Amino acid sequence: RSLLKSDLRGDEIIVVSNREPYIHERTAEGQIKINRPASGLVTAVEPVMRACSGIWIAHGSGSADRDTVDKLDQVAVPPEDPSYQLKRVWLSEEEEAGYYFGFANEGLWPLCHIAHVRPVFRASDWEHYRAVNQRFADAVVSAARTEDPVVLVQDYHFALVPRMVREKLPRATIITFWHIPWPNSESFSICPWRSEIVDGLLGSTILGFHTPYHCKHFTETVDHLLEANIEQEHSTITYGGHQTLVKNYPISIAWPEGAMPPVEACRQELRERIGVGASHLIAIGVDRFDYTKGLIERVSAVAVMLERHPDMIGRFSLVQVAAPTRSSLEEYRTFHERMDKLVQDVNARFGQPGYQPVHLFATHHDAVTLQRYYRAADACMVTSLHDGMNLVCKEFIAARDDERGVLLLSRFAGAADELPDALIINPYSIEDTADALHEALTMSEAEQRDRMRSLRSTVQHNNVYLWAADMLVDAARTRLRERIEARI
Ligand code: ADQ
Repeated sequence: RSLLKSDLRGDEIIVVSNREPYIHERTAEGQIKINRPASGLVTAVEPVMRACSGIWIAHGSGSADRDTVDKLDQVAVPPEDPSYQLKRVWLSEEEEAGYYFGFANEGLWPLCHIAHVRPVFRASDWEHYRAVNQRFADAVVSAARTEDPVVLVQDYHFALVPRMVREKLPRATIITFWHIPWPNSESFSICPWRSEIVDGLLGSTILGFHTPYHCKHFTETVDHLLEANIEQEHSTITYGGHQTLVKNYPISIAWPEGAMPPVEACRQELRERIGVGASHLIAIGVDRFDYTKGLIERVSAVAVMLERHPDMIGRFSLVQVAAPTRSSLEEYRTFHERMDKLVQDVNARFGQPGYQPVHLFATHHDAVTLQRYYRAADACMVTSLHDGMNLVCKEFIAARDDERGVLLLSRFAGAADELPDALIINPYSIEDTADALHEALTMSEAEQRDRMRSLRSTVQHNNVYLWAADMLVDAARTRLRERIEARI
């Protein structure tokens, strides 16, 4: 963390993301309640901003009460120890429908995740996406106090912002991080505005992805679409006289500091919540309620495991915590219904009086509760059909200072590259996932310890500060080089 601070000394930092790191809501009693959203991006970037200060520009989406939040256009956060400014950009319902729900989440999200949901591209959504990107770029330009701020652009909501900012602030250092996968160039080419998106991203000084594989796909996409000069050796792309470094920076979490609650108390509390005894085995799942996370496959694997190992009936449950997300989209509502139905069927088939094999809590939980659940579980199931990185697996590992508990991790999550000592599964094979779940629940303590020790040393070292510091060190090098070249 200190490395991060020294890299940034004197530089102006501006973050742009769709999601706001804090949501201000008015309660029935008229108080302002502050919540943290369920978001991998916020989990990763917020600790970096706490360490660096600066300004974070976001869409005031969660802060629903306009009367309340109009007074909170710009607020100092975090509430308990303010260290940076949160500036909100307000979008109309129409803008939000076109830019966020439409182009970003019905178009780009399924386009970039191979989860077999067909992307929807509407010209009107694209128009809103472009216009909203321009509004955010303008917000960056008007927030900038210097000619060469360091601008951190987050995610697929803002593919056009880097080019738009570059036009107004040619000397800015723009670091763009794409938090989701990048598909192969052929898949990407179905997007009617493919060239505009790639051109927008190449306004960046640095363009980061989670894995070398995503970088390779992006570079191949550029090669197919634009007349650019690609230097594989240096991982750079020069286009229109401007150079972009395309590199992988695996994102992570802040390693927890301080004492954790006793494991025994956590185990007891979760077992009481689902009405079972102390020796009951539990696997935990924590996700946004999203079709890419492999929730249907997870519950199906639980059913197959119980079918193959009837001795586990009455002794094992999956506790699935799923935060509602993008619920106004049809695809998400249908998915929610399918999941509810499957959970009901599996519970009807294997349940007994006082016993349910699957508990689905479809609500947001605070970080402290999630940590207690991770500590209470015998296994954690991450079965994403495709995931840029996945932070839940890293949170589970970080919570297990008792070196117990087994992680099942999809090979299609970026995290699988870094964490080979998890039980790596293919979520599309329900049978293999079921077998891996049984292996996890019957694994010896010694093997659990060895695996968890190895996972913990990786996540502790590759923490979110390293993620940010790596990018910022690369940015600092580029800034130096540009200053030297400007003098020649
Ligand atoms: P997400 O798709 O949101 O992130 P993930 O990385 O797993 O996925 O992060 C989810 C975050 O939300 C975690 O911090 C988790 O604890 C929290 N969360 C999930 N369910 C919750 C619940 N019910 N209540 C409260 N909190 C909950 C995107 C990409 C990922 C990438 C991240 C960061 O899709 O692949 O890892 O960005 O780059």
